Amino acid sequence: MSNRRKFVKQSILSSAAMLVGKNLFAHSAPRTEFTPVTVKDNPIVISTWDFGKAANEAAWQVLGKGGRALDAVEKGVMVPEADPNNQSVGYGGRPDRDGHVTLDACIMDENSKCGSVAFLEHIMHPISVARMVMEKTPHVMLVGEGALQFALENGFKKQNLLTPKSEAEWKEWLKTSKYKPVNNIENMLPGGEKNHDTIGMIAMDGAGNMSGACTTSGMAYKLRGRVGDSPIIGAGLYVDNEVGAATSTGVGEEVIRIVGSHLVVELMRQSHTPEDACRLAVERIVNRNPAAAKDIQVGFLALNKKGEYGAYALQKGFSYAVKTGKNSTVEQAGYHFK
Ligand code: SD4
Repeated sequence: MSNRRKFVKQSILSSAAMLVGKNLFAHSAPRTEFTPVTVKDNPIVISTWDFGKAANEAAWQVLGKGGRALDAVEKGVMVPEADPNNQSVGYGGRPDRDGHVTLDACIMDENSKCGSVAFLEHIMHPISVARMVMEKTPHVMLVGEGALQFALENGFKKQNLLTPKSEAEWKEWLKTSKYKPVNNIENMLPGGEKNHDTIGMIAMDGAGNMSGACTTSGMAYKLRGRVGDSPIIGAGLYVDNEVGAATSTGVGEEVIRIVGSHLVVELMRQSHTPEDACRLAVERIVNRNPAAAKDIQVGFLALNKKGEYGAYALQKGFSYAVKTGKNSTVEQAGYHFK
């Protein structure tokens, strides 16, 4: 083959390769050292706490069939939202101090589109309302009465979310009305149950696109109208399809102060591993106020574009669930206060 013909052939081949690369990873321009992974055969979903395992299985119903990460995270977190035995998310969630279950949720996709609801009452699946805010309105966030009105106008049903169990516990709590936002290290209520947990879920689908969802009933017996980090894009959840995604759980006020999930993603952009990025965000909280940090729990969970994941928390006891084509596991995060 003449040199010229060889050159033309090589140029055509490399242009074709570039085109293929461009199509597959249109949102993955290599701005960092991370090279987009070929996750075609290996999607991944991770979520906070042990109950994330069942949620991951639901997400896998979408991911395993080649579906989109956005659909997977919505389906996934709907599991704890509908579970009356999960008293920190959705239906059955512990109420505020006045006896109202008020919910916070947000969702974000690979194109940085996002939607959020906060201080929403009576709706079993706030995550789906958040998605509707994202897809049907020019806004990012709706709260309170307005969020409820929007949900009802769009076909969601008004329901009583306060279960007899959560109501009985609240009435018991009213006898002393002790409210300590900064509670003991395992975030336990006197009965040994956890005061608050949120589900934050991040997925990467077969096309290499990432999405995340976060939903909670927030802190038990909070002040009426209190909103935590979970529905706040950048605090409770952040997705950057070029770099990775992160989500948080724990005392939301501390997460908001450092815009935690966005911080974790930016640290991954600077080439930190997911676990290291989560650890540095946790240390940011500690360094701001070491005495206060000692008594609370905050945990971060992150996934990068290579499919690597990691987590870190202030205290022992933060677990997270991981599902790939090969495994479904629950792992323990590293923690600061040994
Ligand atoms: C909040 N971050 O409302 C949520 C609660 C939570 O584990 O995550 N608990 O502050």
